[in-house]
Amino acid sequence: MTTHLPSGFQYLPEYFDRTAQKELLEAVTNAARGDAPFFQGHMPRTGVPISVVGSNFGPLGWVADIKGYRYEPLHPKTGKPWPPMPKALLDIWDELTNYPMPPEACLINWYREGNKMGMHVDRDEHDLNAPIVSISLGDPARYRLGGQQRGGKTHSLKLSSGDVVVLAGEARKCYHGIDKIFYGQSTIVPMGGRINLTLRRVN
Ligand code: MD6
Ligand code: FE
Repeated sequence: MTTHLPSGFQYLPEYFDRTAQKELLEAVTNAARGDAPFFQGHMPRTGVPISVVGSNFGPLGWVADIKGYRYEPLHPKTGKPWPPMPKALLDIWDELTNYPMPPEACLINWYREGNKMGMHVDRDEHDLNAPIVSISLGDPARYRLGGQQRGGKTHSLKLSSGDVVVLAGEARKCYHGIDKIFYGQSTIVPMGGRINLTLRRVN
């Protein structure tokens, strides 16, 4: 039996060449060294720490703490606005989506050795029809994409540095996660590991 990938799912291998990857990573490291250091979130209610640390670009940033998941204009630790969205990210949004407005948030997730991300649907955004564009940088990752119901059949895909995934249409509401990082296979991230950038509309 074969199953098809959900409609609205796009996989664009090696969308960014090595030079473009390095430019994006420079923006990430500058943000992290400046007003937007990586911080550890916590699961709502339980307060269990989230192993993958994060930061953001753009007018709004995704934060997770005991009170819940939400978007905030200021970094929870520094109290500063998130750094502006790099132009290359505004450009890729325009190239890959038909959405009439620019992304409001770019979540920067940094996966270190042994980190994974459980199956989830991104639903903290107002408009679940707006696409999400996801960029992988650094160590490869095993990505899992399921259906709109938890526990159904899934597809598995290896994402490498420079690869881009778009979740739009039906796929926007599908479960997905990261099973594993192939730690140390890439040297492009200065601090090691994998960086994932996700561009989102919030409101
Ligand atoms: C990751 N990606 O690649 C996890 N979310 O590290 C996501 O959770 C994701 O790839 C929304 C849309 C696209 C994604
Ligand atoms: Fe997600």
